[in-house]
Amino acid sequence: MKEVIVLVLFGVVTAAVNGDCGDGFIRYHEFCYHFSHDRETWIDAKSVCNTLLDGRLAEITDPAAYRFLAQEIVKLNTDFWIGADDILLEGEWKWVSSGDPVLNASAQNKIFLSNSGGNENCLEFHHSTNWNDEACSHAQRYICQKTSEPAEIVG
Ligand SMILES: [Ca+2]
Ligand SMILES: [Ca+2]
Repeated sequence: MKEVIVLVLFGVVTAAVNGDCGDGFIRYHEFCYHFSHDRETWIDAKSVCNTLLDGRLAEITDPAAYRFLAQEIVKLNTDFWIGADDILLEGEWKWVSSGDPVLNASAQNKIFLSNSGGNENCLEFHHSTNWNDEACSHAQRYICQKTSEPAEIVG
Protein backbone atom coordinates (compact mmCIF):
# COMPACT_ATOMS: atom_id res chain seq x y z
CA MET A 1 0.00 0.00 0.00
CA LYS A 2 1.25 3.30 -1.04
CA GLU A 3 1.25 6.23 1.13
CA VAL A 4 0.88 9.58 -0.44
CA ILE A 5 2.18 12.38 1.58
CA VAL A 6 1.10 15.73 0.54
CA LEU A 7 3.03 18.56 1.90
CA VAL A 8 1.39 21.87 1.75
CA LEU A 9 3.73 24.66 2.25
CA PHE A 10 2.47 27.99 3.19
CA GLY A 11 4.99 30.41 1.94
CA VAL A 12 5.25 33.93 3.08
CA VAL A 13 3.08 36.02 0.88
CA THR A 14 4.91 39.13 -0.06
CA ALA A 15 2.35 41.80 -0.70
CA ALA A 16 4.76 44.52 -1.61
CA VAL A 17 6.35 44.31 -4.99
CA ASN A 18 9.18 46.65 -5.78
CA GLY A 19 7.87 49.62 -7.70
CA ASP A 20 4.32 48.90 -6.59
CA CYS A 21 2.21 51.36 -4.66
CA GLY A 22 0.32 48.91 -2.47
CA ASP A 23 -3.40 48.40 -2.01
CA GLY A 24 -5.65 51.37 -2.40
CA PHE A 25 -3.14 53.48 -4.27
CA ILE A 26 -2.98 54.37 -7.93
CA ARG A 27 0.32 55.17 -9.52
CA TYR A 28 1.39 58.11 -11.63
CA HIS A 29 5.10 58.14 -12.49
CA GLU A 30 7.05 58.14 -9.22
CA PHE A 31 4.02 58.96 -7.09
CA CYS A 32 1.30 56.83 -5.56
CA TYR A 33 -2.05 58.45 -4.80
CA HIS A 34 -4.85 57.33 -2.52
CA PHE A 35 -8.33 58.80 -2.89
CA SER A 36 -9.98 58.32 0.49
CA HIS A 37 -13.50 57.03 0.91
CA ASP A 38 -13.85 58.37 4.45
CA ARG A 39 -14.36 62.02 5.27
CA GLU A 40 -12.10 63.84 7.67
CA THR A 41 -11.29 67.38 8.72
CA TRP A 42 -8.17 68.68 7.02
CA ILE A 43 -6.03 68.11 10.15
CA ASP A 44 -7.29 64.54 10.58
CA ALA A 45 -6.84 63.83 6.88
CA LYS A 46 -3.25 65.02 7.15
CA SER A 47 -2.75 62.76 10.14
CA VAL A 48 -4.19 59.69 8.38
CA CYS A 49 -1.93 60.24 5.38
CA ASN A 50 1.10 60.67 7.64
CA THR A 51 0.62 57.87 10.11
CA LEU A 52 -1.65 55.21 8.64
CA LEU A 53 -0.59 55.47 5.04
CA ASP A 54 3.00 56.56 5.53
CA GLY A 55 2.64 59.47 3.15
CA ARG A 56 1.26 62.97 3.14
CA LEU A 57 -1.67 64.95 1.83
CA ALA A 58 -1.08 65.33 -1.90
CA GLU A 59 1.17 68.21 -2.91
CA ILE A 60 0.73 68.93 -6.58
CA THR A 61 3.29 71.02 -8.40
CA ASP A 62 3.66 69.10 -11.65
CA PRO A 63 1.27 69.91 -14.55
CA ALA A 64 1.08 66.29 -15.71
CA ALA A 65 0.31 65.06 -12.19
CA TYR A 66 -2.33 67.78 -11.88
CA ARG A 67 -4.01 66.63 -15.10
CA PHE A 68 -3.88 62.99 -14.01
CA LEU A 69 -5.52 63.79 -10.66
CA ALA A 70 -8.04 66.13 -12.29
CA GLN A 71 -9.23 63.25 -14.51
CA GLU A 72 -9.84 61.14 -11.40
CA ILE A 73 -11.61 64.01 -9.66
CA VAL A 74 -13.96 64.44 -12.63
CA LYS A 75 -14.83 60.72 -12.46
CA LEU A 76 -15.39 60.81 -8.69
CA ASN A 77 -17.23 64.14 -8.91
CA THR A 78 -16.54 65.29 -5.37
CA ASP A 79 -14.10 67.51 -3.48
CA PHE A 80 -10.85 66.32 -1.86
CA TRP A 81 -8.45 67.86 0.63
CA ILE A 82 -4.90 68.37 -0.56
CA GLY A 83 -1.80 69.36 1.38
CA ALA A 84 -1.66 73.14 1.48
CA ASP A 85 -2.91 75.76 3.93
CA ASP A 86 -2.62 79.38 5.02
CA ILE A 87 -3.19 78.62 8.71
CA LEU A 88 -0.03 80.36 9.94
CA LEU A 89 -0.43 83.56 7.98
CA GLU A 90 -3.59 84.55 6.15
CA GLY A 91 -3.07 84.63 2.40
CA GLU A 92 0.30 82.90 2.56
CA TRP A 93 -0.48 79.56 0.92
CA LYS A 94 2.18 76.89 1.29
CA TRP A 95 2.53 73.18 0.64
CA VAL A 96 2.86 71.47 4.00
CA SER A 97 6.00 69.38 3.60
CA SER A 98 8.02 71.52 1.19
CA GLY A 99 6.95 74.95 2.46
CA ASP A 100 6.86 76.07 -1.18
CA PRO A 101 4.25 78.63 -2.21
CA VAL A 102 1.12 77.26 -3.88
CA LEU A 103 1.12 78.14 -7.56
CA ASN A 104 -1.08 77.10 -10.45
CA ALA A 105 0.03 73.58 -11.26
CA SER A 106 -0.92 73.97 -14.91
CA ALA A 107 -2.55 76.32 -17.39
CA GLN A 108 -5.92 74.63 -16.73
CA ASN A 109 -5.65 75.02 -13.01
CA LYS A 110 -7.48 77.94 -11.38
CA ILE A 111 -7.15 78.69 -7.68
CA PHE A 112 -9.94 80.44 -5.80
CA LEU A 113 -8.88 81.84 -2.46
CA SER A 114 -11.82 83.81 -1.15
CA ASN A 115 -11.19 83.27 2.59
CA SER A 116 -14.97 83.29 2.87
CA GLY A 117 -16.16 84.24 6.35
CA GLY A 118 -12.53 84.93 7.25
CA ASN A 119 -12.16 81.25 7.96
CA GLU A 120 -11.01 79.31 4.89
CA ASN A 121 -7.45 78.19 5.51
CA CYS A 122 -7.16 74.74 3.92
CA LEU A 123 -6.95 73.79 0.26
CA GLU A 124 -9.28 71.44 -1.56
CA PHE A 125 -9.19 69.97 -5.05
CA HIS A 126 -12.70 71.00 -6.04
CA HIS A 127 -14.77 68.69 -8.27
CA SER A 128 -14.66 71.45 -10.93
CA THR A 129 -10.88 70.61 -10.97
CA ASN A 130 -10.10 74.10 -9.69
CA TRP A 131 -8.61 74.54 -6.24
CA ASN A 132 -10.56 76.29 -3.52
CA ASP A 133 -9.93 77.40 0.04
CA GLU A 134 -12.33 75.76 2.48
CA ALA A 135 -12.88 75.78 6.25
CA CYS A 136 -10.40 73.26 7.71
CA SER A 137 -13.04 71.86 10.06
CA HIS A 138 -15.14 70.69 7.12
CA ALA A 139 -15.10 66.87 6.88
CA GLN A 140 -14.58 65.58 3.37
CA ARG A 141 -12.56 63.10 1.34
CA TYR A 142 -8.83 63.61 0.77
CA ILE A 143 -5.92 62.56 -1.43
CA CYS A 144 -2.80 61.05 0.11
CA GLN A 145 0.43 60.80 -1.80
CA LYS A 146 3.60 58.82 -1.31
CA THR A 147 6.63 58.05 -3.38
CA SER A 148 6.59 54.59 -4.94
CA GLU A 149 9.33 52.20 -3.97
CA PRO A 150 12.11 52.29 -6.53
CA ALA A 151 12.17 49.16 -8.72
CA GLU A 152 15.88 48.86 -8.12
CA ILE A 153 18.08 50.57 -5.63
CA VAL A 154 21.15 51.90 -7.37
CA GLY A 155 24.32 52.70 -5.53
CA1 LIG B 1 -7.35 81.85 4.48
CA1 LIG C 1 -13.40 79.37 -0.80
